[in-house]
Amino acid sequence: MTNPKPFLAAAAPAPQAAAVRRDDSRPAARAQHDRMANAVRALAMDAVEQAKSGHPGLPMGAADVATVLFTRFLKFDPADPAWPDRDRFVLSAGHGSMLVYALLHLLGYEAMKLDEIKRFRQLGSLTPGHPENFITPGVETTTGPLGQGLGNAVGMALAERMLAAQFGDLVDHRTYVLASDGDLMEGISHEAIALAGHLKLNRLIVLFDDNGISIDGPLSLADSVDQVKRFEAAGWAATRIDGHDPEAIAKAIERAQTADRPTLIACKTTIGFGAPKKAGTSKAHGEALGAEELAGAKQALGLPAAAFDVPQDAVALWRAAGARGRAVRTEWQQRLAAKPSEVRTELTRRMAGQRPTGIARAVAALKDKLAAQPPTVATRKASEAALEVLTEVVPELILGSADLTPSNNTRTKNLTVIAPGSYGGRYIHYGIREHGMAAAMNGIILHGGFAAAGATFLVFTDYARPAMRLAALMGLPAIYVMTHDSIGLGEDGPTHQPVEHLAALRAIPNMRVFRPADAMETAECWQLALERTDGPTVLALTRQNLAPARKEAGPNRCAEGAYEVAPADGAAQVTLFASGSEVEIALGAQALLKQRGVPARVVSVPSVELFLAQGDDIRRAVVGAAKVKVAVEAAVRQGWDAIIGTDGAFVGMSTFGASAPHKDLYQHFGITPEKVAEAALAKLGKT
Ligand SMILES: Cc1ncc(C[n+]2csc(CCOP(=O)(O)OP(=O)(O)O)c2C)c(N)n1
Ligand SMILES: [Mg+2]
Repeated sequence: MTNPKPFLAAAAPAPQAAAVRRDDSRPAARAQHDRMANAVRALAMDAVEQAKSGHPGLPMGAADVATVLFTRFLKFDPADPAWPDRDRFVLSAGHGSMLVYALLHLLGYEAMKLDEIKRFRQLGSLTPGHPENFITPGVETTTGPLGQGLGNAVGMALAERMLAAQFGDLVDHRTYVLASDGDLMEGISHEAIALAGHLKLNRLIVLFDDNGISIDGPLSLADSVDQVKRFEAAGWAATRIDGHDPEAIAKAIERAQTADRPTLIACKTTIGFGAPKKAGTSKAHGEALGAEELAGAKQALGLPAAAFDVPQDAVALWRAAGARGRAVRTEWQQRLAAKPSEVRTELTRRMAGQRPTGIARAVAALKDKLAAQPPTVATRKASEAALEVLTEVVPELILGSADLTPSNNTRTKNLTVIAPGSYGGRYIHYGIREHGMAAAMNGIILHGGFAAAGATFLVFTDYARPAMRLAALMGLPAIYVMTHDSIGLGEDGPTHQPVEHLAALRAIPNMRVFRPADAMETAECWQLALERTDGPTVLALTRQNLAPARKEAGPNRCAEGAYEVAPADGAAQVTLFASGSEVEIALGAQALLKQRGVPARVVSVPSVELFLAQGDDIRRAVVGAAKVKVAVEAAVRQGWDAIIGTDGAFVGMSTFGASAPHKDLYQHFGITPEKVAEAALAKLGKT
């Protein structure tokens, strides 16, 4: 792999003590470096000052590291921020967002005008408080919750290797991360680096802004981990350098580029570098410097005093550095153009996140089979059957599990396993790392070229939730295969039985939760999950067997979130709403009510939020006019009132579960056809 031509020639290191002062006796390259790094510092200080909010400390401290990386190593072209073979740069410490915005502006990213820098943190600007990839061209992922960017980067680095295994020399780039103390203190960093180290993701290079300062003060208040040793223990190469010495930074990156494993470069830096009083203290972390301190910093760094006045020579140097990737990109495009058209079309389709044709046809064929012989199976098993078909028609679908493969039923026979140094497979053993898995899935999807589905027990979405929330925010179509979705899992007991999780996941904007009732619905929900390209989907699946609720195939009835699965015999007095395993119970209650002369209809609700998003007509038609509404779900009531109203009856859980065979639990907690019928009759005044 070739680096783009370095913009600045190597230069002798300057003594560190002189770094703040301008010293024209230093070699020209070092002086140029300082001019460029100080331009970044100037924009960061001024933008934060103007917004009266933000974080100047990180951009000022990490400016040297970023300048070396972006001017000598990073492969990118500001003219095409989405170029598939660009290096990825992840600012995991999202609070330092002004670092990225300053770089994008200085490098000549068209959209990042100086005006956007001046509107830092204002409504509608391209410069939100923390970087948001869906707002700002050139930003690779949304960061701010510490540790997430590092987790994403592991997925990006893995995706690069996986895509290279399929597309050869069209994929040949690296993933760089700038991570702070906070990123490395967060638990997710443990999962992320262990996975990267195990998989030998040697295209992953983490630059650690080792400034020894966090919000409360010096790191010594709360941390004494030796990060170099920690990363080494996880299978990384790791080194410590002076993060204000351009040559040391460059040498360390050069070494990292040839390593056989991922690399940590701990860059010793001074937070708020250049600020006379606040540098090196937590005061530089997260507030405007203030007029006096800002003026002092500008003087020390040899910068003009006026706000947003970046020296033109520095801007010119940055623009030249930004221009150096064009040739590499053009050369890549010629290579792409020379490939057979199938290769070109396939890579282009996959990088654009478009799904292949054939999903609907494959699901329709599966549904015909299910209609011919409706099986009594657990929906996790039905999911496996759907995957047998779908993995064939969606070649970009990567599956995996956080060490529950035999329970989640996610590894179909046709999937080979991804292993260290061998990335041609399609199944990832994530290890017992739910959070790391969900963050890596985000990175895999952000990188492009893949659809990603990962699995664990529904109850452990708690361990993955911060990354799932970011998938929803970013609009990433991650698919979470979450089995063992209620007390129906039985003997493992309340620690493993989700009760509040459906409600909690439904509460995340843009998250779609499906709880299919049988094999037919499971096939339909998989289709909807795979066809969705603007946000994540949870598939909540059972451990226990379910009788078929629906025996005819027809159109995808889950697509509107809810539908009448069993009409009333006569004018309905009752509508019973249920999801997943409780549809069977509602159907039992319908039969009991019929015996009592009460016509009831049953509505299956595979997705509450998808249903509530339908227009008035559909919602009114499905909810119907029956006087009494009862909902059944082996989970908490929260959320169901939107369908049944506060007058509706709810049969479900209001406590944690218990350890027992699942049939005993349904009896014990009163989630039975009898109790549902009783609840309806009570509302009708017929008890
Ligand atoms: C998960 C999470 N917890 C807490 C925060 C709030 N927060 C933002 S930065 C920060 C720590 C600052 O220390 P460091 O990461 O070393 O950054 P530096 O001050 O050196 O720029 C904290 C606690 C956060 N953004 N994410
Ligand atoms: Mg710090």
